[in-house]
Amino acid sequence: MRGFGYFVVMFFCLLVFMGSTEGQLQMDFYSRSCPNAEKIVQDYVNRHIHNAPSLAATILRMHFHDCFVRGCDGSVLLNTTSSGNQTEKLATPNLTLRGFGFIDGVKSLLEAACPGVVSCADVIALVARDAIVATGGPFWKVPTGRRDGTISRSSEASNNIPPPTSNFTNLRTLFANQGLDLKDLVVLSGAHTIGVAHCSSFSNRLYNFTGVLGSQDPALDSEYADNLKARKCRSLNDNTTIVEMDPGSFRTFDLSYYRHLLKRRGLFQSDSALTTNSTTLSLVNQLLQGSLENFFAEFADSMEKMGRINVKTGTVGEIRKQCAVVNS
Ligand code: HEM
Ligand SMILES: *[C@@H]1O[C@H](CO)[C@@H](O)[C@H](O)[C@H]1NC(C)=O
Ligand SMILES: *[C@@H]1O[C@H](CO)[C@@H](O)[C@H](O)[C@H]1NC(C)=O
Ligand SMILES: *[C@@H]1O[C@H](CO)[C@@H](O)[C@H](O)[C@H]1NC(C)=O
Ligand SMILES: *[C@@H]1O[C@H](CO)[C@@H](O)[C@H](O)[C@H]1NC(C)=O
Ligand SMILES: *[C@@H]1O[C@H](CO)[C@@H](O)[C@H](O)[C@H]1NC(C)=O
Ligand SMILES: *[C@@H]1O[C@H](CO)[C@@H](O)[C@H](O)[C@H]1NC(C)=O
Ligand SMILES: CC(=O)N[C@H]1CO[C@H](CO)[C@@H](O)[C@@H]1O
Repeated sequence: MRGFGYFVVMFFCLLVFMGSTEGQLQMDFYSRSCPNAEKIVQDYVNRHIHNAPSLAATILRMHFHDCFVRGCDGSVLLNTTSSGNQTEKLATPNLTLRGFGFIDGVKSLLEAACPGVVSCADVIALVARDAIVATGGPFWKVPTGRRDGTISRSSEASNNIPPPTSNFTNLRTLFANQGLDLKDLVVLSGAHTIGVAHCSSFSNRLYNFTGVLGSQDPALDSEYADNLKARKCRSLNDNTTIVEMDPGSFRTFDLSYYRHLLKRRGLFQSDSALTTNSTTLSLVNQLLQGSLENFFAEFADSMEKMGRINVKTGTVGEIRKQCAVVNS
């Protein structure tokens, strides 16, 4: 009788334990199912990222876009199919996403080692972290176990990914919708310390701010604006030229993005919006008063939080065989 009681207790403990791990990410989730998975990713990144270091920024941005639409579920990677659905890849904010081939390269090695085990969502999360580390940026923990979604809609990307024209209210709302607070907003925007933008992402600030041609955004330092107009973005319609978002150190993950913000040299309205609210402005000042190590630690915390947005775990979703298409 007593033995049976213990058995019942143990059984329920086991159920509770399974219930608590189901639905959660874990460190080294693939340790048994694909022990080399994280090493395969890291080796690929270390071998290839130096041929195209700019992909580190691109894939970090890809991870952000993935997480903000239906959670971090790899939906950003899905191709539009003949059924006519426009996927996230085709949405305006994704127009300039590159790096899909890099993700596919990693995924095919993983499929060769452990077919059908490692999700595309985890591949994005791991590659983003490893690529940033390999190019001198912060390390953050990437618990794994994300599963891939089967739905991707361009309209949802447009509704959830903040446009560069966002004001403070827009940003606060779109981040809050994902469970991210103002500190996450300020810290994660610091990713703009690396990478590039197309003129078309901000040329309205230079040429057509009020809707009257020739009008400029008064929140943008006029010397910087003149410089951009003379040397880089020579017309409102330039949609090919790219500009360093953190001029002078766009390859270096450092605090200079925040220094530019205070000089009114944030490139997008969404960057300069961070200085329009006293809470976010003081967060910017705190980051600037702290060390680079402090920024890296804050960035790591917010990235880990971002990487958990609405993840699919357990038996939800699937493990895609090819990242660009749902399994048939
Ligand atoms: C706060 C709202 C945000 C807005 C409005 C925004 C907007 C943009 C835009 C418009 C671009 C340039 C795209 C182009 O013209 O090619 C860009 C680039 C970039 N964004 Fe953001 N972003 C935001 C937040 C983030 C976050 C949270 C991250 C990552 C944690 C991120 C990482 C990047 C990176 C790394 C690039 C450079 C990409 C490259 O060089 O290929 N951004 N962002
Ligand atoms: C295509 O769109 C339909 C209707 O919105 C939706 O039910 C279906 O899941 C979509 N397919 C994909 C792959 O997103
Ligand atoms: C922010 O932008 C939205 C539209 O995108 C607008 O409705 C709102 O009035 C703006 N808020 C402020 C404070 O300017
Ligand atoms: C300038 O901005 C206004 C208002 O946003 C817009 O309607 C107009 O089409 C823009 N002009 C050009 C040439 O893009
Ligand atoms: C980019 O600009 C070129 C030249 O102005 C134009 O022909 C093309 O349609 C533009 N593309 C987009 C996507 O706006
Ligand atoms: C800044 O944003 C916070 C949070 O939304 C809000 O409580 C506060 O009133 C804002 N401050 C200003 C000066 O707009
Ligand atoms: C997805 O689309 C890209 C570009 O349109 C194409 O190169 C690739 O082959 C497609 N992938 C699959 C699996 O259909
Ligand atoms: C709607 C739209 O502009 N889609 C574009 C998305 O990006 C691809 C490739 O970069 C373009 O071919 C599409 O025209």
